[in-house]
Amino acid sequence: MRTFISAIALIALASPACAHFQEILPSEDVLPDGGKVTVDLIFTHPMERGPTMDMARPVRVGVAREKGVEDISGSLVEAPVDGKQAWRLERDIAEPGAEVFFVEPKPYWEPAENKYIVHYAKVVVDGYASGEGWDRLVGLPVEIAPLVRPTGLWTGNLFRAVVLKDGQPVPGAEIEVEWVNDGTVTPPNEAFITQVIKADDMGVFSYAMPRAGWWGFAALIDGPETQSPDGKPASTELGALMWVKTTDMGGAR
Ligand SMILES: [Cu+2]
Repeated sequence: MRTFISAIALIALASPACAHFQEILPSEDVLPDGGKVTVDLIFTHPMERGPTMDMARPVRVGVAREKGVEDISGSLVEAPVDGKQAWRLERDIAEPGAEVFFVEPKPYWEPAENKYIVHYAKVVVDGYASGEGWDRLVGLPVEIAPLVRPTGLWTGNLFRAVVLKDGQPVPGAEIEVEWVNDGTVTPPNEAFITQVIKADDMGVFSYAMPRAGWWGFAALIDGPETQSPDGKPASTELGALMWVKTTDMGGAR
């Protein structure tokens, strides 16, 4: 009985900390000579390397460039991960400048938390290492505005950004941070899986990234009250996600 109760308590404690992340990860953050980039879209737990959730066909996938926002949903192909639905696209970067890839996923129903999750995620790919246009906003309902160029970052760099909702800063926003684990790190305990930050009064947060690879920043914002699939009251979690890559100074890639 005691084991049973503590198991229940553990599940109750563990579920709020269970951080789903909408990944949108390109094959590279900078394409010095332009060319093809592959972008993978997976709904998962990056630090724990799963479990992966089924990701329905997104409402919209696009790229924000100097010329405006282009819908590239048509180039999505299914690319399942661990038997779960996930997506991939390829794009040719033909001109210098930042291409801000973004996804608006279909709302994901999470019964364990009685809410829909909608993680608007984005990532910047810099064509021809231009250093231009990296602070362009897509104009998503919730969005992270970088205060640091999000490409060509060294391991250990400080990432700073503003959390926006409807274009306005969100004071005190909560941001979850995870590293896309390549299997080389075993977190010592639950507390290390997801790092948590609160934005200041201006909606600004910062985080120093201690390891090479992809880092996901997920600002979580309460969305509208809604109904569960069986018609009961439920809530919506809006996520503003941004992915950035760090590279070791050692010279190895
Ligand atoms: Cu989760």
